[in-house]
Amino acid sequence: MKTSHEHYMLRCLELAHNGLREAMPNPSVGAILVYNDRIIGEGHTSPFGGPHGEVNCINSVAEADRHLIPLSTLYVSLEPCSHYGKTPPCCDLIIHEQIQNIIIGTVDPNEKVAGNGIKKLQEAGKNVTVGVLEAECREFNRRFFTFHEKQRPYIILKWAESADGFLSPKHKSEQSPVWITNAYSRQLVHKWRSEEMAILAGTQTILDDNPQLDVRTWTGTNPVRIVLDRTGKINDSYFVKNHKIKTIVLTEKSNLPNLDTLVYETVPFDENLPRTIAAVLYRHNLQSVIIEGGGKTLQTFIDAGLWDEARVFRGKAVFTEGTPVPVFKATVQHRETILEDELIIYRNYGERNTI
Ligand code: AOF
Ligand code: ZN
Repeated sequence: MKTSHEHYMLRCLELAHNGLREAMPNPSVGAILVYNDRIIGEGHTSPFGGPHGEVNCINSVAEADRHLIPLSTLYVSLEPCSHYGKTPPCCDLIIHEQIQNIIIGTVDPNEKVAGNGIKKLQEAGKNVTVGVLEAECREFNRRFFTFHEKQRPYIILKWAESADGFLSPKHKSEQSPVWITNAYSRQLVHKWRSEEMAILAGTQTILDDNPQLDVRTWTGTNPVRIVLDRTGKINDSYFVKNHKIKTIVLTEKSNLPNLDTLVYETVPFDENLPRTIAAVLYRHNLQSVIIEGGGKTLQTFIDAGLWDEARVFRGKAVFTEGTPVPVFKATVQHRETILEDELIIYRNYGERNTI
């Protein structure tokens, strides 16, 4: 049985869900005001740069209920901010509205806040409770927490494997992907792409498949494309260089022209490559990345222990020979079937190093 605090915090997370992608790289935060077991206000973080969850919650209260605001309890899934960013501090608004009781899901890892919001509220004489559904609140904004705590993006690996354990067949006639999974699984992958800030593919995958790495069979924002091209093999005829979506190319070549839509980053392709890539993404403020192959790129991140989730489809196709699947150890978090495809989501709870 959930306590009533937990019950209300779950409602905050439900609200936050509606703003997750648009808020990025801000965390999406849900807030509700409860008076006498009645929710009088609800809100979540607006699209990036807009008002925070607490502001939207307080603004949503009906005129007839506004006098109840100081008597209500504010539930909020992340510590209210104490700094001037794109918006003024939520703490100041809470103090101004004379709200006395504040229940917080978890501390904000952003060093500009990091406990200062809680302190400010306590110093103003508020009753502050911290840590209701803390694990759930951290899990919900896991991209944001990973970015601030580990100074790297949240890393999701994704691949599809044949029933006999290959990523692609040995012989391939066309420069396009050989589909292993069904249309529903592929649509789900586009939904996933719309949920992340960046998508990455290695050189061989671009040369073999000429992928577009966009959101075509779902609606939403295209992630920034990240492409590995050590020696400059990917010419302008490939989709990833069509300037339709911002693309960052990591290469060892230097002095290449940079445009808004096509940015070159010169980096060493040595044994630290996964960490170098993570550092470039961090510098570009990209809080998450979905890595869609190929085998070598996936294995490099696995071997570096630098990944958080692996989403693996196993389809019906049989290849007999081909590129072997990545080798890894992890905890199964979720299993489902999508018609004849099997989807398994793994989590890596044992990252060896931090940057
Ligand atoms: C809150 N409520 O709904 C969110 C918070 O530049 P700004 O003003 O938008 O501030 C961004 C930072 O504020 C962000 O990095 C995180 O620390 C916090 N996010 N805080 O009180 C919210 N989204
Ligand atoms: Zn705020």
